[in-house]
Amino acid sequence: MQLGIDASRIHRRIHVLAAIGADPTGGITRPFGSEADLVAREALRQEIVAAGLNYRVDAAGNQWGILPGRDSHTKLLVVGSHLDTVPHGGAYDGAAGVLVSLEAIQTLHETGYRNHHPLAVVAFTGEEPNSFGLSTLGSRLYTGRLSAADLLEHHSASGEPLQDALVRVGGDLRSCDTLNPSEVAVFIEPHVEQSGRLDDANLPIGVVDRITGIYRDHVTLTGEQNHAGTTRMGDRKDALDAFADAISLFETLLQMPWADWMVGTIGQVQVYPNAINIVPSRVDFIVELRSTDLEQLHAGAQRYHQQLTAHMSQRHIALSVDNILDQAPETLSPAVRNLLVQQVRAHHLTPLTVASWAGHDATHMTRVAPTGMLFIRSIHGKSHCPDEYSRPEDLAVAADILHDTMKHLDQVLEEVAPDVASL
Ligand code: HGY
Ligand code: MN
Ligand code: MN
Repeated sequence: MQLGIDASRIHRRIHVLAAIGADPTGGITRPFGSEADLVAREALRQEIVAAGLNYRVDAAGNQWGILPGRDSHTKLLVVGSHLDTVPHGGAYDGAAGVLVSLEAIQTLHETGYRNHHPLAVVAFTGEEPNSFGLSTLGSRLYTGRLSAADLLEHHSASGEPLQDALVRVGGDLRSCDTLNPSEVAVFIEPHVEQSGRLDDANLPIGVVDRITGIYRDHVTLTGEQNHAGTTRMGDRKDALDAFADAISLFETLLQMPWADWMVGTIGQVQVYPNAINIVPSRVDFIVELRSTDLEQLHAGAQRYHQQLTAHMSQRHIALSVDNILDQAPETLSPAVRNLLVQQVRAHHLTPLTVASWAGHDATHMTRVAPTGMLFIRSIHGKSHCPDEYSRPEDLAVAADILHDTMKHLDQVLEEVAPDVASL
């Protein structure tokens, strides 16, 4: 019988999942609703059952593994993250958090701990941006930040109904009224840090105090399609040329001193008709801004919108801007944060507290329960790429800290997280 956290079991499970959706670039492509998503979900279901937990999928397609408590009326202690990945992503973003969570609960179970509260591991549906344009889909449905009724007619870019994809993974928009976030007493998301602060400080674990806001606009520049040879340069309305200006305006905006606590990315662009001998008539791109300061985030978005409007009218290029995400920064529960800091110290580690510049399901769980996050060192800070890597020993330390934190919470919940009482 394995006493204590089993690092090799976490390692094995990481590699089982890493093989699912592995693509020729050496990365992993496992978006919500894909074949790889289904295979990964089944692999997790098997591990949850093998760990001796009760398995279920909720109406949002979120997967749960639950170790029943001695008093069935008490609220759930929940830990977890997500299994889906970005295109050509790494093996640790999301998956490490789910597997560290599973390991913590399984070890409590295997070592005979008799838990008072039900202990749950969750893998949320569709945390990453996906073909439906709805990131953190499962946690937003679960916490009510997305209304299922509004999504019954929602389709992917290629026309697939969201409902079909959800049903495929075991969910159903029509029964989202059965989702019950008030069942959660505390939520903790372990996650790889995805930046290099812990690695630079030579620390395996960090504690998160706040999560960045994320603002995304879908921008369309429309010019005029014409012959690449016979159209004189002065007569062109070239949308791709205009896009080049949009990029330099964006770069200049982010170099302004007032934008020091903001990052911005234009990572997705489509050119139409994208032919070598046609003047491009249309460019669609996503502008993403992040800041832990909501005012700055909105000021940045507004300023860019104004600059684009002025510039594109000079070029006689039509501009349309649709906001697709306006997610405020969130501060995590001080009570849970302090508990995690104590537990990190109890493991003879320095508790570095940092903000997360990545978005997480925890952002939405703050709405329904005292929420915390535990960061696991990302080697060289790399993420959203095949080089993403965290050491097995760091994952094991995170699982051990989570194990002890859950045990502590289970025994002293009402005092330790006083904001629980205010739920
Ligand atoms: O984009 C993010 O920050 C997260 O990885 N979904
Ligand atoms: Mn990610
Ligand atoms: Mn993630």
